[in-house]
Amino acid sequence: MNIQWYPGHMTKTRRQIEGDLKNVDIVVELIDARIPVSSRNPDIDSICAGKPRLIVLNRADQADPAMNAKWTAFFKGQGHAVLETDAKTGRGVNQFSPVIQGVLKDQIAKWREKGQVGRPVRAMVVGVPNVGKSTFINKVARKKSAKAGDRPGVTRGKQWVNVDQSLDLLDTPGILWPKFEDETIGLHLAFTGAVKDEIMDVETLGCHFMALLARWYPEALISSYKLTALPQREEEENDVAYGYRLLETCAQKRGMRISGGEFDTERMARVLLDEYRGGKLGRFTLEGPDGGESLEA
Ligand SMILES: Nc1nc2c(ncn2[C@@H]2O[C@H](COP(=O)(O)OP(=O)(O)O)[C@@H](O)[C@H]2O)c(=O)[nH]1
Ligand SMILES: [Mg+2]
Repeated sequence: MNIQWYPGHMTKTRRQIEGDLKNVDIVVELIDARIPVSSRNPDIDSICAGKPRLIVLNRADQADPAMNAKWTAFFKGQGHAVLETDAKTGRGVNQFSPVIQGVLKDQIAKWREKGQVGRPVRAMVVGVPNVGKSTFINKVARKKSAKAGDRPGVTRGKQWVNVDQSLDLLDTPGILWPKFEDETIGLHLAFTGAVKDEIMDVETLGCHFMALLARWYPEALISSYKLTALPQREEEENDVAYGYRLLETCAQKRGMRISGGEFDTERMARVLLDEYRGGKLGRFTLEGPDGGESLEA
């Protein structure tokens, strides 16, 4: 797989985050609710060790509601606080401050005992690219959002954004990288549009996505493309071969042909991915916490 990889850049951000950790009370880790495994940095636990953590399942509006509940329970079981949000509309974001107060209530009580009454909680947001960090921070900071705007190329000091009496947010989001080298992770990041399609040709990507949908969301596939049933998967047929047949079936239904009468599977692949990313096929979660074969946790 050919994905751009910036190890130097990564080391630098990692150091920056490690430095900033000393100045914050809590780390807010944004993850993509559709791909809670693939949208995490594999080193996040070691980087943030010892800091209270709030896991925000962002893009909850695009993920399967039943799976959101499963993932919430999973992360709670690991001792983290969890919040489901849709940063685009702001749904769930108003719970952010109260949840943080809850997580840190013992700490806040200690501050009070020491006479630090009214000391605001300091939080840092981290997450992989495209998970929704800027959108989330702007929603949390509301009217102060202008200050937090990105100004690429302009070097400036760290800036604290005062959200309200009880909360300050570090306005530079910590950008961490997912584990692109793992094929499944690379595919899932591509399906959701977190990385550009160029990791492989769009037709092959479409084959993989078809096979995944047929396995986990067959009803949605059938109804979206008005099929009567899915073609039977042959024994030992791999994802690409089976996915290709599904692309053909759907292209046939949509009347997509290239000259010579063959079905336009490449165009169908592009349509499939566009429709998925545009939310037209439904709310799918591509990874589960409870260990289905292709669902890693
Ligand atoms: N549907 C939906 N879209 C979102 C959500 N959060 C962010 N987005 C969109 O995803 C895109 C990338 O978000 P951005 O905040 O720039 O991601 P960042 O790279 O992590 O800062 C933008 O077009 C946002 O509007 C969400 O919760 N739901
Ligand atoms: Mg951003």
